[in-house]
Order: sequence, then C-alpha cells, then structure tokens
Amino acid sequence: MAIERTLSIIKPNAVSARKIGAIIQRFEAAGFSIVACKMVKLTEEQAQGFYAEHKERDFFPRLMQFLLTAPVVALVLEKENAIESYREIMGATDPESAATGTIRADYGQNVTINAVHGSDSPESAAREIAYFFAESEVNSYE
Ligand code: DAT
Ligand code: MG
Repeated sequence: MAIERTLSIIKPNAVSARKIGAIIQRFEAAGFSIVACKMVKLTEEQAQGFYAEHKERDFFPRLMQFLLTAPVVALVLEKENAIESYREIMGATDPESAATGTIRADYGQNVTINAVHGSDSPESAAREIAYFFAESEVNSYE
C-alpha cells in the first residue's frame, strides 16, 4: 500500500475542551507522522468553502455556526493507507454510532459537534490539504 497524506481538523469543541494534545497523541500512537500543523480561526467564508459539498443540507447552518465557535487545528498526517486508516481511528460521523475507542466516540458530543474531520478520498485529501497549506508548509522527513 502507498504512503498517503490526509487532512485532519481538530474541531472547535475539542480545542475548547483542551483535547488537542490527547487527540494528537492518538494520531502519533496510530503511526501517523504529522507533516504540517496550524491553528486557524476560520472565517465564515473559509468554513463555507471547506464544506461547500454540503451547502444545500439542512444541517449546514448549524455546522457553520459550530465551526466558528473557537479556532481549529488543521494537520496533514502521513502514513501508509492514511485516508482509510484515519477514518478508522476517527469513527463514524455520529459519535453515537462511532465504534468504541474511536476519537469521535470519546470526544464527540453529537453528529454536528463531532470533534474531528478527516478526508474521505485521495481527491478530497488533495483539495483539503491545499485549502489550508501551501506546498512549502508540508514537510517530508524520515
Ligand atoms: P464526515 O465528517 O464523517 O466525513 P460528512 O462529510 O458527511 O461526514 O459531513 C461533514 C460534517 O457535517 C460532519 O462531520 C458533521 C456534519 N454533518 C453531517 N451529517 C450531519 C447530520 N445528519 N446532521 C448534522 N450534522 C451533520
Ligand atoms: Mg466528509
């Protein structure tokens, strides 16, 4: 399997709850290398653009409101099969349905306030990484 990169976001509820460190610890414990990382206070325009695929959904206004409540931490994580592997440790969108021991099961409050984001395909990972990071901000190391 190929080395991949995925975009992770630690969402406002987890930042406010001081769980940045606990969540990053899970990424590293699962074998991901952090190759880029920044804290961002999203603007409404940035939040809307990031989740543009959902803009017609009834939950979109709630999602936008939530994302503006505190800064987020955006990270690029690298590992073999990173996209699928990250989705496994993240858990299902709704924390109530997320498998025991996943990040969303442990730090999510509900289907909107669900602690973390992860890319869902190589195409979305490429778009989402470029959304937050210049190429020069994404590192490579052994
Ligand atoms: P995921 O974040 O698991 O990739 P998604 O891409 O379908 O899920 O949705 C993006 C975000 O939108 C999700 O993390 C939280 C919010 N969301 C999705 N479905 C929702 C729903 N039915 N009710 C409320 N918020 C929802
Ligand atoms: Mg998604």
